[in-house]
Amino acid sequence: MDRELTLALNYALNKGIQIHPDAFKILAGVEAGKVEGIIRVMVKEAAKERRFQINKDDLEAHLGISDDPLLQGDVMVWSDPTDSIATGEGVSGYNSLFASRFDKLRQIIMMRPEARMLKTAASANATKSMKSGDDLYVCGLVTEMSSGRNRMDLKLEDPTGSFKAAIFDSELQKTADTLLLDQLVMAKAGRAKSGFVVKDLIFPDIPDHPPNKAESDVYAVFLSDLHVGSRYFMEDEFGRLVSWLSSPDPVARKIRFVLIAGDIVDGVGIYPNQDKELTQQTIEEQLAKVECLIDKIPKNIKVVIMPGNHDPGRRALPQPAIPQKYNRGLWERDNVVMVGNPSMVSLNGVKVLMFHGQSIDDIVKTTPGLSYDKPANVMKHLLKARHLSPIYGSQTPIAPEIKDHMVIEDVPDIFHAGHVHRAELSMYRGVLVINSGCWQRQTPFQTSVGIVPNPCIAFIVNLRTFKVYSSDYAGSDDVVEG
Ligand code: D5M
Ligand code: FE
Ligand code: ZN
Repeated sequence: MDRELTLALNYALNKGIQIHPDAFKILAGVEAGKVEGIIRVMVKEAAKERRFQINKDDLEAHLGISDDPLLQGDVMVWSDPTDSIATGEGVSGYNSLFASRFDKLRQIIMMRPEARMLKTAASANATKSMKSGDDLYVCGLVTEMSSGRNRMDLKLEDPTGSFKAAIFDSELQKTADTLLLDQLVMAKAGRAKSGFVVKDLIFPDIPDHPPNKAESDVYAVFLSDLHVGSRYFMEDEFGRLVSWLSSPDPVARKIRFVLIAGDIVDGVGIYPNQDKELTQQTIEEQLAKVECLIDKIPKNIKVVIMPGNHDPGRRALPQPAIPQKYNRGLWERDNVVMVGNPSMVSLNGVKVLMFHGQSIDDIVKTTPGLSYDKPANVMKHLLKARHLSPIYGSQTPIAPEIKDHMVIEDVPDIFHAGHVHRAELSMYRGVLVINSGCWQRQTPFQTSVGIVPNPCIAFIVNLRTFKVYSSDYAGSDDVVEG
């Protein structure tokens, strides 16, 4: 037997700890000179946890390897705007963006049975004689909404023109209140003396469906808004999460994915006087620190990194992946996948739609009944609209892309966003909706506008059962089943 291995074995035995033969086989393959250090740490861990044996699983967890083929983690990038960004110029760019939005959403709404009776705005306007009981259907992007004393007026646009109709029914008015400007909706309308009257509003929405599930008990951790580089980044708490990932905890052992939905760094020049609140003054330094943190994650865990409004690259949606020029290391790591915002990734067959969530700000401001406290409700609205950022010309910058990348074309199994720094979970028509909160304590700006974050909550999902565990690193260390 190799002298190094004999020494390690004896060292462990002297401390009262055995090494299982299967673990020993793995040690035999470890690079020369490294065995002693590994065994020292593992013996200490075992002693602390009152275990008398180091087995294969413990060692694999420590080394971040696993040869159980059922517990492999495969990431497939289903859609990512990074390489397909094609920005148009000025007005014609926006015209083609909205034409693409209309076409894609019309195709989605065409799956509805009512859509068989769909008319264009122009042909609806041209129908002169309609019997009182007759209905017609028109779909278009919402361009105007106004409320009077007991009526609302709605204007929809399609490529043929605009369609105006009034809403008198109070329940329908409540539905109309939730409409977002520039989203697509289908109106069922009848004709009254004074014009069209809306009888129903039909959203593109998603079908209720059983989600795709993984075949084995692999787990994914959902994170966002680390804000590395900010003096409010909760580094100790994040460090504890990272250490847990390589611990022998049975759940940690099966983690194969960590997803980060943007605002990975705090950035530079994002808000006035930001430099006074930074611990790293350049993007490169901030990302180098991210690289160090990511390197502590076992290599059998795939880490997906998507940008947010604080990260480098362009600001307008869709955002490309964080450019290589700021940090080559992350791009070169085998276990790191850099994607744009928004992206759809498949984790062992489970489709996760990742979006930083910038549009949540605009929607909260304009929609009655929605608030920063309940971001998952806003996310459900996005699913109903089948669009991640419908409102144009508000706070969220949207680029004049030739194709609208913000349409939710495929129905996800999990919808993951962040941005508002409030961790919340929900279910909507078979989709697990996750807002993953943040790892930054309340900033003076957030205090001034009344945003109260609930930081340091990690949502951990079993991709076979969709059972969610939440682990609160701000308070106790315990993993709580949710
Ligand atoms: O966003 C953190 C939180 O702060 C999120 O809830 C949005 C909110 N926020 C960000 N910028 C503004 C402005 N300008 N006004 C109001 N609220 C804002 P983060 O992207 O991490 O800065
Ligand atoms: Fe953030
Ligand atoms: Zn953000």
